[in-house]
Parts: sequence; structure tokens; C-alpha cells
Amino acid sequence: MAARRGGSAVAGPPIHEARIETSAAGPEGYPPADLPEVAFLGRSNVGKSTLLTRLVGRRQLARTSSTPGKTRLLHFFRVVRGELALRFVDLPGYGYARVSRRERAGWQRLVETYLETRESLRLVVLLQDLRREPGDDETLLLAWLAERERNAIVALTKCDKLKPMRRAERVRALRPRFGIDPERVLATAAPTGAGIGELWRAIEAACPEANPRAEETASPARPSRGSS
Ligand SMILES: Nc1nc2c(ncn2[C@@H]2O[C@H](COP(=O)(O)OP(=O)(O)OP(=O)(O)O)[C@@H](O)[C@H]2O)c(=O)[nH]1
Ligand SMILES: [Mg+2]
Repeated sequence: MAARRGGSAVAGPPIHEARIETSAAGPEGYPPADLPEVAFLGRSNVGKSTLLTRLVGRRQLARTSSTPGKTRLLHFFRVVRGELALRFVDLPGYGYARVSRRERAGWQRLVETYLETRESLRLVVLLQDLRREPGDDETLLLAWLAERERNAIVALTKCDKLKPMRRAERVRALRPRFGIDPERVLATAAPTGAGIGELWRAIEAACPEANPRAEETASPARPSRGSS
């Protein structure tokens, strides 16, 4: 079911709510782990804030960067789409050239702690600019996530910046380069909405418990930890 290429309307259930909930500099600042979470990870300026804003069809949600590399916080957004309630987490970008070693270590501690320990994290979306070569940062991060059994997909961003032929070539060339199932590499373009429908489908598949209807049809034998 391919979305119409270049179509600007993103069909799907209505977004009832999309708002920043809190920003955190560490685990003590996280909101309660009571909703499934989707985290957006990638190099500074790759388009994380733009993509998550586009997913909820808002003009302004996550601030796009005027000072790249300066985001030192995890931003948590509460999103309700149709019957799905979930959180988006905008993670600080990496790879900004002008940061000190100390700042880099700070990024690593902040982001890795979240990715490693957050119980409600269901999906990591790693972003990669279609026009750039994926580097060790991307492949090592994906391998690191796989070791921890974290569910991850890749969103190729800024696909609108290339002409259709060149775009298709680049997407084909990049798909097998991440060490994950090439079908889990999606092409997106925030200005046109391309790939947004596919991305929502991947999010829904990763967050079945966010959907009350999915819950009804799911096996009732889910183990519970004694909570009534
Ligand atoms: N043409 C085009 N521009 C994009 C797209 N996605 C993001 N941009 C632009 O790229 C720039 C950076 O986008 P951001 O969303 O701020 O990037 P970020 O990954 O959040 O950056 P940091 O917060 O610094 O880590 C902005 O000028 C966006 O408008 C896209 O799909 N197409
Ligand atoms: Mg950002």
C-alpha cells in the first residue's frame, strides 16, 4: 500500500492532542512511563524536530534548531491520534562539529541512559539525511540498539531535496546500508508529507498496547505483575 508520491495530505485518524509535556536533563525529569514511547534519534540538523512535528500535522510543535548542537534535553510530547495515546521523544542530536569531548560524553550519557533504561520505549526512529553517507555513528547506534533488543527503524529525511530519479537511486542504495532489514528503512520528506503514512504504520505496529481495539483482540493471557 504505497502512499501517493508527492501527495501533501497525510490521511489517517485525527490528531486529538499534540503538545510538549516536559523536557528532561536526566531520568529524574522523565514523565511517568505510562504511555508507549517513540524516540527520534539522529545527527544534529537531520530533521528530528521537523519530522515529529510533521507526524502530528502541526505547524509548530518541536522547535527546529537555530543553534544546532545546543539541545541538551530530552523533549517529551504527548500525542493522541485516533484511539492511540503515546509519547514522542525528541532526543538531542549528535555529530555537531563544534562540541567538546566533555559535551559529547554528556550527550552519550544522557541519550544512552534513556535508550537503555526507559521501560516504555517501544520504537527508535533513527534519522539519516538521504543526501549524506551513513557513518559509524548510525551503524554503531543501530547495532547497539539491536544488542539491547530495541526495536529500530530508519527514516531517510529530506527526500524532497533530490529530483525523483536521483531520489529513487539514493533510497535503493542506502536501504541495505544500515545492517537492519531494508524494509525498515523508510523514505520521508517533511514538506510534502511523503513517507509519513508509512511511518505511522510502523509506529502503530510497534505500539499495539496504545490501541484499545488492538488490546481487545490481543491474547488475554498477557502476564501481569500482580497489579489488579
Ligand atoms: N527540505 C527539507 N528540509 C527539512 C526536512 N526536514 C528538516 N528540514 C530542515 O532541516 C533543518 C533542521 O531540521 P531540525 O528538525 O531542526 O533538525 P534536528 O534534527 O531537530 O536538529 P537538532 O535539534 O539540532 O538536533 C531545518 O531548517 C528544517 O526545516 C525535509 O524533509 N525536507
Ligand atoms: Mg531538533
